[in-house]
Amino acid sequence: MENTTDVFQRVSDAASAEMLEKAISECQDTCFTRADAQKNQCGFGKAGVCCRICHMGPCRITPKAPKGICGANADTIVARNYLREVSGGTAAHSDHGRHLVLLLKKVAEGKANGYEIKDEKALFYNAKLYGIETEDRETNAIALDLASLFMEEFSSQENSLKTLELAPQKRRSLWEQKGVLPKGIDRMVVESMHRTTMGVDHDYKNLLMHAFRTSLADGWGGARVASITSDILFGTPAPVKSTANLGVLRADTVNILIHGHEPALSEILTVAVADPEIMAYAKDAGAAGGITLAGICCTANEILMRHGVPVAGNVLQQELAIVTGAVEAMIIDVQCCMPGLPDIAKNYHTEIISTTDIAKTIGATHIEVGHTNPMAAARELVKRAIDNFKRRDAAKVQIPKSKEPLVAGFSVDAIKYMLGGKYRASFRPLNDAIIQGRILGVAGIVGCNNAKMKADDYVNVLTEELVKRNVLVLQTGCAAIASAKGGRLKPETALELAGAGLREVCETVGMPPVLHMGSCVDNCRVLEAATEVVAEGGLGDDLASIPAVGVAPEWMSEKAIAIGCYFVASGIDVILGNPFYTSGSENVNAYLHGGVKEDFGACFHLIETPMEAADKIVELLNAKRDKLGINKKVERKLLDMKDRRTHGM
Ligand code: SF4
Ligand code: MSK
Repeated sequence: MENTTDVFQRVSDAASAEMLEKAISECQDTCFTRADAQKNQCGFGKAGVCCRICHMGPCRITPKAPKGICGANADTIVARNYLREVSGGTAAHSDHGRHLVLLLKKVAEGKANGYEIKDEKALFYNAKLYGIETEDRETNAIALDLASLFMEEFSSQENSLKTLELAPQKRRSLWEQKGVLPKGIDRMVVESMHRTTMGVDHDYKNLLMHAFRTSLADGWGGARVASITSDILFGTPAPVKSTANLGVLRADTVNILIHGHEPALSEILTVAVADPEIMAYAKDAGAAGGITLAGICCTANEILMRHGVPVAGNVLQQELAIVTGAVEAMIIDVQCCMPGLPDIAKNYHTEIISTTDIAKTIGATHIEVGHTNPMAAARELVKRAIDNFKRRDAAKVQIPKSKEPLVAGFSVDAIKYMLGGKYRASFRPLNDAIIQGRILGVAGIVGCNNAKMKADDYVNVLTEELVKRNVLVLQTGCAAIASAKGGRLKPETALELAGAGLREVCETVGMPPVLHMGSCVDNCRVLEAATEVVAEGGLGDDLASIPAVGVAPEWMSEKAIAIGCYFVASGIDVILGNPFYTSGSENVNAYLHGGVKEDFGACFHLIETPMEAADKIVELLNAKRDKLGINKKVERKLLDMKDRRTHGM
């Protein structure tokens, strides 16, 4: 990108455009300029036919060399690469879950200063769900048992995951019949590495089945464990107001950004920045407004949902936030934190601080936080940022004005409560609205941004179009932040966009048509909501029967592939806005985008434009509705109180 007229081809919102222009005028490298430098990306890599699994290679498949040195063909190589990607994604979500379980154990043992069990109700509810005795027992004893049970989910060698028991019976039977019930999460990931090393599993279908098996260990296992444990430790999210985009940064405050995925540190930071002594320290340093704590990526989503902490941006805005010249510290934990951050930070005064041994970056300051005295560590981090405020160069500061109000925090509990109130909390009104045709179905729009696409554009166009067509939209991850920045998480705006049926339902129950459900690991909440819909009745007895789809419009991470796989294995079709690296094998490609439907009742659909995706989603939802026999035209009428009682609303 050489000139500023191009910026709106790369980003959608005014704040990002302004910062990208500033970065260009200040000759700063960002992911956008580096994407330009990488524009002729390797065709073998994109087709998935490059193999460097052993050192006879690297081998690449061409018409003249259709096999690698060992004899592996394109099917084997592509499927092996795909399985390794799914395993990478599963490992990331699950390790995040493991860290939280270890923290829960320490809390229960009284060894984690500064942390506590914030949501006892969630602890008791989940303990009961997994058959742990709760009557007349100490909270910590129950927490310890649940932590042990969750740890067993990682290490189980012979038994399949207990978390799978939460899925509808019919789906579990199908998984059993197909032989994809995962054993322990760690075992699944290790087995993936074993199967894909030189000379082991060469049957593309067998490899792909293990990809689906491993992904189930993510969505119903590691990710689920992460969400449940976060709710117990930090509170189950409930609707909360906040704001999003780079305009949340302030010239008169010390600005601290927290970026990554795991909420343990960010939770403590929300407490540390509110400490009057720390606030006074900031004011003494010349920051009249005190401190602004804001988030990037999924750590942002975690503290947004639980504390209303503002969101500075999604994944492609991490460098643009630094370009404001107004960020004293960016504190990073794990996942999606670009290694290029220290390079751009050194041109401003921002200090990049890494906080965990498993995620270090050259050029960042490393301060290990751990669980021993996290409050002391958090205070040190905040004070460090305050001290850095003095180094801010006023001449380099330019904070965009754009920020949008939003409502987030729609956990399954919160949705149930909205739908039925405290005493009748239930998914019944949603099921009825779907059956009556006022809501066509549900779409989960999830996943990242990708520097190869115009950031947020696909997400925003699709969200608007689906809502218009009476599709209830659930969102997580960077896609949810895209909607927030686009003003679509503001209930009034979203309601104005909504079709008549969806709008009527949302107004009746007081629910917005676009629901922010959390971070990447919280995609399991989407499955949990779908399971509630099945359990409520009237829409079939399996996840595959309900009118629901998943969409990853601008995905880029291995984690998104794992998420897509567990949605498909759960019977929910997934639309991809950009392709897998599987085109080099006709067999693998055909199976993922079609054949897998025979096994799990769903498959992937590659659709690269949002309007075509909207058409396809409506087609898929209607096909499910036809099958359920609920696609009759209903006469639209406004409901009075008597009707609502009849319909359980
Ligand atoms: Fe080549 Fe086979 Fe080695 Fe892969 S495993 S690098 S295809 S020889
Ligand atoms: S942060 S995995 S870019 S959603 Fe969860 Fe965003 Fe994707 Fe990272």
